[in-house]
This record gives sequence, C-alpha cells and structure tokens, in this order.
Amino acid sequence: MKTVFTERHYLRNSKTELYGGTLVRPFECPERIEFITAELDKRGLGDYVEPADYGMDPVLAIHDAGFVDFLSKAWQLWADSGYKGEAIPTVWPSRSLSVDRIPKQIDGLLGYYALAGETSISEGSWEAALASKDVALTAADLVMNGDRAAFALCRPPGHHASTSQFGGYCFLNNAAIAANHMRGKGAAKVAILDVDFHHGNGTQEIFYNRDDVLFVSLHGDPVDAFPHFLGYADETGAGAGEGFTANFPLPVAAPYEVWGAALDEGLKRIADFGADALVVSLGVDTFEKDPISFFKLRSQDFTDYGGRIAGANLPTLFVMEGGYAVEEIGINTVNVLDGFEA
Ligand code: Q9C
Ligand code: ZN
Repeated sequence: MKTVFTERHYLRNSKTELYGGTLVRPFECPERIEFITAELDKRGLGDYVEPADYGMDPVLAIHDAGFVDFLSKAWQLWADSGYKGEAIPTVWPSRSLSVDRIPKQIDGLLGYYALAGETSISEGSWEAALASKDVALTAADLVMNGDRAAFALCRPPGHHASTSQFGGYCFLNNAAIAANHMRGKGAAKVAILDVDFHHGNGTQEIFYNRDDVLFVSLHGDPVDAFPHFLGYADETGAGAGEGFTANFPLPVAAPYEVWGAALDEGLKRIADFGADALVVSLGVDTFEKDPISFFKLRSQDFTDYGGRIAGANLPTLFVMEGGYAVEEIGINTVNVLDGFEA
C-alpha cells in the first residue's frame, strides 16, 4: 500500500510538554516519523506519495470556524503578548467559571479552546496541522479511487481534537476529516476503528449524533487513563447516533488476549453496521514499552491484529495517531500494515 507523507511534519517541533509537574521535551516528537519511514524503507514498503492541498472546506465541515481561526493565529497572539516560552493554557472555563463568552486575550482563548494542558502551541504547529490533514485526505482519496488500503503518515496526530478543542497532542482531527470526506465521495457508511491506547474523544464527539459513521474505540479505561473524562462503555451515541458509538475501555496491564478479544467484538460491530469503508486510527502506544501507556502488546501482536483488520474485507485507510516508544514505533506500525497485507 502507498504511504502519504510530507516533511512538513517537522514544522511541529515543540520544545515543551507539561508532564508530571515539569516541562519535558514532548513525547510527540519528529523522530517518531523518522523511525516509521526507516522501517518502511527497510522492508521495501516505502512507496511514498506527497499530499495535495485540499484547502479549508473539509476542515470546516468538521471543526468550528472560531476554533480554526484561533488555531491559525494562536502562536502569533502568544508571541505578540511578549511571553518567552511556548503557549500553554493555565485557566479554563471549568465547572465554576462561565463557558458562555469567548474572551479576546490569548490566555483566555487558550483555556477556551484547549481540553488539556500538555500540548504547547509553538511556531509552525498550525502549518504542520494543516499538512497533516492533507496527508489524511490524500490517502482517503487513494482508497476512494480504488486502492485496497492506504497509509496516512499523519503528524501531528488528531483523534483527541474535537469540533472546537485541541489537546492530547492533537489540533485537527485527521481521521474525522478523512472519514467525512469519504462519506462525500460515495461511501454511504464509514466505520472508524480507533486502536490508539487513548480514547478518541474528539472523534467520538464529532460523530456522536450521526448514524452514517460508526465509531469503535479500544482504549485504557478512563478511570485510569487520559483523556480521563470520556470513553466509558455506556457512551453509545445520541439522537440519530444512538447505537453508533462503541467503547471498549480496558484495564491496566491488559495483555493481547484481552485486547484482541475486544478487537474481535469491535470488528463484529463494524460488520453488523455494514460499512462501505474503514478508517483505522492507528496508534501504537498499546505497546508494552510505551512510556505513557499501560497495555502489554508485544511487537508480534501488531502483525496479528493487522491480519484481523484485513478480515473485515473493507477498503481501509490507516491514519497515524500516537505511539511513543520511539525505537519500536516503526516496527510496530509497519507490522500492522504488513499483517494487513499478508
Ligand atoms: N501520564 C495521543 O496518543 N498525556 N495522545 C498523558 C500520561 C497526554 C496522547 C499523560 C497523552 C496524549 C495521540
Ligand atoms: Zn494515544
């Protein structure tokens, strides 16, 4: 399968992540992509395509216009205010502060449009986020034009980005933008299978009221894991979307036997739904050595589950999400693609 990739991901090179009370170099770093392309090249799978420019219409079909405008100017507002570091929110419209009015000043805007505080906005972050959605859209069109599968090597990732909030290293929801684009290109029903360790809260929120996009997610139980406030099994959709969200929260130290059983249930849901196309939010932070996660998948398990996903027999778009054990991120990601193609 082809890989859509651009060097413009390097434009996202934040120096700070608020982690455990200290500022550390972000886990979501450019080397992640280098490890993946190195492994693709090593296995002779490096069939790369540059992304096309899809403009803002597919973004504005998913995200709030005020949010998009904020992202486009946040770094400039922050820099103009004279702050020395990167843009980190410090105040939120929390339970006891109003959410009714959008402030003008950058600290207020950051709190209004952020869902978490670890994702510093740095110079170039917006441009990288734009390139990342174009990677996803270009790969979506490969699939809609007849390729059995395509790999969107997106960075920054997207599944935590909701209609109007960024966080969890995500700015624009690449998978959601691509899935919606595939709907517009003739796939009547699209299923999204989110296998990143973390719950895809943004994707869930975006499609929560829709019955044309099924959202299935396997993730660390929010009782113990980021994003902490969404991803419970009783979240099943609302209105017309009731029954079109399926969450599989899994416990600390879940081994592949447990994870794989949930995957099979999720794939059954996708088969029952009658999807015309599949989008896989591919995070490999389920790996046993991932530094910020708690599942126990081994490298060979990624090959195995790639094969199980192929069993769904659907045109499939893989969209890169998380995965932070940098030495193994390449092996594990390419194992999924290899297992799918085997
Ligand atoms: N103690 C993605 O995988 N912080 N985002 C976790 C753990 C945020 C992950 C802190 C993790 C965001 C795309
Ligand atoms: Zn993740």
